[in-house]
Amino acid sequence: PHPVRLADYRPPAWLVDTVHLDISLHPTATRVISRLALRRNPKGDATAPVLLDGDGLTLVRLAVDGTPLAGGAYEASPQALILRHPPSDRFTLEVETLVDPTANTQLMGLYRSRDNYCTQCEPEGFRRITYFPDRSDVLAVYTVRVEASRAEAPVLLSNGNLERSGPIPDTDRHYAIWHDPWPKPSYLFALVGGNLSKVPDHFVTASGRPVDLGIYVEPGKEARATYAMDALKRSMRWDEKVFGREYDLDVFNIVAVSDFNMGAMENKGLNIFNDKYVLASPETATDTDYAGIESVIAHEYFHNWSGNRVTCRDWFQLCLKEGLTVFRDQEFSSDERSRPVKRISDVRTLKAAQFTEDAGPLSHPVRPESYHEINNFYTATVYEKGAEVVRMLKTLLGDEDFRAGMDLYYARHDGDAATIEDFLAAFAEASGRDLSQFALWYSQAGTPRVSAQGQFDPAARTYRLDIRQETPPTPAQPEKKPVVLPLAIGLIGPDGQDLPLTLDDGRNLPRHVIEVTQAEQSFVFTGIDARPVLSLNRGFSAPINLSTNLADADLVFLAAHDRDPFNRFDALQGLAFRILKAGAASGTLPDAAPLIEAARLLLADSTLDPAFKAQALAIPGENEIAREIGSNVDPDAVFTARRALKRQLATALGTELEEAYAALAAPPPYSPGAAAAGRRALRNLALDYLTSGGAPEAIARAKAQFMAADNMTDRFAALAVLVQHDTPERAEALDDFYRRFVTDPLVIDKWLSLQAQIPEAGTLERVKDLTLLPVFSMANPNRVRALIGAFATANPTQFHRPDGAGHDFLVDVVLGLDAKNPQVAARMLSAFKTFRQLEPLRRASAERALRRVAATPGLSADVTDIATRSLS
Ligand code: HT7
Ligand code: ZN
Repeated sequence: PHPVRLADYRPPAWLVDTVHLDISLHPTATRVISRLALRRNPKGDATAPVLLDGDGLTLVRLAVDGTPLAGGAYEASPQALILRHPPSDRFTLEVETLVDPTANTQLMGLYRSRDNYCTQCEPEGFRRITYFPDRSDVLAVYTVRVEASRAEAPVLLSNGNLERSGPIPDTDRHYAIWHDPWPKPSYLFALVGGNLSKVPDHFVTASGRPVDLGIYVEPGKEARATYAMDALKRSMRWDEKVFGREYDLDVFNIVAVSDFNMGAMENKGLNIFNDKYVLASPETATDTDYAGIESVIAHEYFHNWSGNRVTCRDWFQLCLKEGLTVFRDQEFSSDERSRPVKRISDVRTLKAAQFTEDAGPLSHPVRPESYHEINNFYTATVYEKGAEVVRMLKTLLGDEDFRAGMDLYYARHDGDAATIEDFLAAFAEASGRDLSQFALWYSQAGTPRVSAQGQFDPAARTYRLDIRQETPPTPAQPEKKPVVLPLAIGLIGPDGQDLPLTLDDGRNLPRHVIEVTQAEQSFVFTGIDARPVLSLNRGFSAPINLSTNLADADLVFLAAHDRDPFNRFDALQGLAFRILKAGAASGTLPDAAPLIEAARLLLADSTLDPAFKAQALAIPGENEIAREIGSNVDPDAVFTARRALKRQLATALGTELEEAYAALAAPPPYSPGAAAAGRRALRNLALDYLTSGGAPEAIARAKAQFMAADNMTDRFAALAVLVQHDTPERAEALDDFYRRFVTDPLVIDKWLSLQAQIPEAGTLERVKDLTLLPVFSMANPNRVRALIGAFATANPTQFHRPDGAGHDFLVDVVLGLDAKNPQVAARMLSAFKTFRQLEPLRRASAERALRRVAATPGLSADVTDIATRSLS
């Protein structure tokens, strides 16, 4: 099949002004009657037929302007409905179709999750419900009548405001009519029917609009939705305050479902969530879960403007809504929690997910130019790098011009399906800047490699900084141009203070940011009396791979003195990477004394936030080390080097770590706030270090914490420590955890996930055994991600076993899953995206595994696409 290309975009030939849906829910035969007010697009092809998308639909009946259509007047297949000779340029088409929600295992379109009915339409799920021009630039006003058995689905929801509801006389059924006044693309349609409990609340917008809020959960889980509700109200207020955006309907509903392909979905006025991002209680959710809920609730809510009021012209523009909305949710969490800690954790995610994607065969631009399967482009590049590009815009333009650009974008495109060009034009106009070179960030794939060499000249009292940039070749893009790099910079004097920055050409540095635009560029700072230490790319102002000529001693200095917390963190990590890379290459760790001293100082600094310390003192993970090594990676050598360094640090800092563990114990009751979470993070990091040698007293302490914990963060942290050591306590704790939480699938996911990550030879068999338990199901994406996903992405020594058994297992899972849920199968297969960085034996095994997938007949487009690109 041919790819879809950005260059082939044509405006729709037909528009839909209004949609009336009448949906009669039934487990296996849901009847959908759709009435579309169709109108020829004056900007489209004047001769084009009416072409409606479908996917697996059964057509029952068709009428044009109220008159049934005879067989010869249309062409219908499960994939399309075509009217070659439309009656006029404006008419009403009524289509009746039947769908089977129970048989829908793809979880796209209308499906059932634990007997509830729900929908997922982005990107192309609406065509699995009814025939429609299922593209994001066809915006219509929807009115939806939904009916169902009262016993089966007492709650009936759709987008917009509720107009009417009631029983259907002489039947056991009832109905509800919802109307959404805001024109929207079909991907934002949603419908829910089921036996759900409403957690109600209320919000009044800045201009005084009262909004009824509801979070719908499984009966009995109401108390677990209070944190999500609080996060929702905080998000609504924040968007008013920071971006001037108010909510625009009388109702905002969220529904939590257990079977969901991704995190959540921003359907207009009716967000549907993976219950993992709604449900939390101190006993069942960790601090990380709470933070995840806060950010996903915010993310989906923020889409109401960045995505819904202004949507995307086509799926190539996906980053227009996703990159921008990730940026917005990151800013929200930064304001609600600690900005430096949030930035560090976002950059870690970016590097772990996006930098690795960009370094492998699945690398693509933030705005791709072609695709075979759009579901495979909901990637770290579109989301996380997309957010970094928006962040760079803000850094370049400054807060005021950035906000003016956002306001102009919304004012100009409210109600539109927009493009990246539209977005950039708003900022160019608001700031008066030329953003044409900046636009390369959207079209060029790959992570720029930047080298910065500093030279102090005591005679001239100058500091010269030579910068070179180069973006490596990526699939279909052998040659790259230089991009705009906003590099936040500091020169730190011997007293630890930032020096004033004056350039030799008289240019000043707004916001202490140098703008690099060329492949090679030099900056000379004047009036420098003593050798400064360079702190570059502060706050990770540009998403690049930076190398400098800083010595170990400079990194130690930065770790102690940099006023930029990100670079303090990065200096420590840099020291650790140097040791770990050398250790993995030679089998012997080099001297870790500089790192140990830097870590000791940081740990002792009482002015620092414990959450920051926890980030800075964590040893980089195995995948992070592999990424830094880049090629010929032996996961066993990486593991051994990392474990050795951890033990060295634990031994050297034993006293300080013991003190931290003792001092940071939090008094009950548990609070999910950032301050308490930070203390727990550092205390549990100390526990991990202190247990790393496997001493019996240390294991006993971890076991005691596990048993005594009054919250999931501490219990789970102790379990995570215990599973690293093959002791009786491990088995006891795992059994205890299972018994406590066997009826709570979201908690069982943690149990599955931890076991999948045990770096021992028996883990593959353990994972296989776990798939046979009744708590596991291949039909549930959360279970699959927790067990199989964790094994393939977070256990490098066992997934990449030299005998290839880990690879074979993943392929078997992918092939088994593909027929039922191709989206999740393709996600699992993308665990191979880093295979080219492995040493030859494991690389060959991974390649064989991918070839086995590619050679299998009858694969989905999703899996075919990932296998083909991975092998290219
Ligand atoms: N906009 C959504 C993206 C999405 C999705 C969500 C659930 C299931 C399948 C999906 N495919 C695409 C989620 C978001 O980024 O906000
Ligand atoms: Zn999103």
